[in-house]
Amino acid sequence: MMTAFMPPINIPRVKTSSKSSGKRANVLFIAVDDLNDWISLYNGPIRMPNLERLAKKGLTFTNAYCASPACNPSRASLMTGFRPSTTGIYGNATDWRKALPDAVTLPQHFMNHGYWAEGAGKIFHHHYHNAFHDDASFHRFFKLREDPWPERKLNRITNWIGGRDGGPTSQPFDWGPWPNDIELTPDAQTVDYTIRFLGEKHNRPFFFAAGIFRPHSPWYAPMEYFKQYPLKKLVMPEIFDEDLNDLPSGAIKVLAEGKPFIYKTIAGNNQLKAAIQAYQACATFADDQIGRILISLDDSPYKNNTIIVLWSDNGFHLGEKKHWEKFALWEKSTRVPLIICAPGVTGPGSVCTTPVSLIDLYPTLVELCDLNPRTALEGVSLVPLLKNPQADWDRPAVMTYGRGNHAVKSRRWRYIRYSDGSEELYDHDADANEWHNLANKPELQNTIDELKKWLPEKNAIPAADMEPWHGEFKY
Ligand SMILES: [Ca+2]
Repeated sequence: MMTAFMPPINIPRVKTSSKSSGKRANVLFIAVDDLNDWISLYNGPIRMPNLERLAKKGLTFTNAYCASPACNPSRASLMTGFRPSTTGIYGNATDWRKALPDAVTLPQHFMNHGYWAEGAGKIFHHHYHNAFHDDASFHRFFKLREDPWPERKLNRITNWIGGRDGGPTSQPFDWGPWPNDIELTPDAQTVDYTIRFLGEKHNRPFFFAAGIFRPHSPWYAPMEYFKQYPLKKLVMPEIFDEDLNDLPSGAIKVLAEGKPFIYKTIAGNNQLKAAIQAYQACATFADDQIGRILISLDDSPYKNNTIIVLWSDNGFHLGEKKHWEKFALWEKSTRVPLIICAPGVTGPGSVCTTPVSLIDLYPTLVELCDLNPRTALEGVSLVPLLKNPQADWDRPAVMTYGRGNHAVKSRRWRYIRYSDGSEELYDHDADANEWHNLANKPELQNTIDELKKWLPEKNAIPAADMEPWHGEFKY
């Protein structure tokens, strides 16, 4: 592999807490981008054998949800421990660090306890070419490499349908078998760096974050992954034609702002099947790359003293509700894979069905590694569930998209309330696809009132966006 690798640099002095860092567990923190719940780990058609193997080692949360269904607000919330509705970090362009200059991020808190914090790939959102990477959060970081763009778009779609005045599509709106050489993919370079790190000797505990970029767009993966999903046998998602008929005004507005031209352009070009094939190929490619990391950890001296956390920043619609994106408050946009392997804490192959949020990861890791607690954080430690997946837990998962739009997911129900007061209610016992909005049923008003109690009280004014980037896209 040709990846440039920097030799160890002088380790900067860090503030060390009173607690000893001598025997603390390492953390291997693996992020995946836009990976939804349509995966073999949850009996879906997208094969992810390495995630399944990891699940056999630790605990899988089958009802984990992001704090917000978009890269930047989800990641900023997870990494700082605060809700979007508290910080005003709602969008992919919001300058999260400018909004929270004093925030102590999760890896920073580890650094403050004597840990070495390092990472690679996409951990914070990379709006405008890595612009949101946070130097303060890591001693050293290998930034996400750029895709090796093909000379021309592989999907041959050049104009949007139903939006942006039919103008040219963006560079990342593309899919296809590309490149043939796996080593050229950004993720292989991220993983090579991670493997090199795990192969080195470390004289203090580490927090290492590996950010896998696929299955985020562009949906490029080497041909061998496309071959695993032949179009003739492709499993398609269940789409209900009248699904949008019972949506309230708030949902229609969110959908209208959630890049509807993407679904219209894919469907309007009769390319839904090809795009879904590409998403599946990219997810299995990502799984293979994750597998390489897990093998290298198993081959390292850190095998038995490293906590592994694997998560995706948001879900993804593949045509459900006539939508192709995240950017919505339904199950498809918000349910994410989450696996935690904590040696001596999680039982092998254990499963927890309790709804939890990615915002809970910060306090969870603080407790697992015996760091000083951060009392102001808005998540709660999941350690009781790691020890006993059936433990009592009355807290639902709460998610936010845009100012004043929230969803509350309990074991049975999803309640959504939009800023204009309009509502949705879905009964997951009877309607896992969320096809039938029950919010207008008078007999369910008490259910709504109970769920409503969990809505965030604060709806912060949106924080400022980053200045637009004036670089050039190729097409
Ligand atoms: Ca994402």
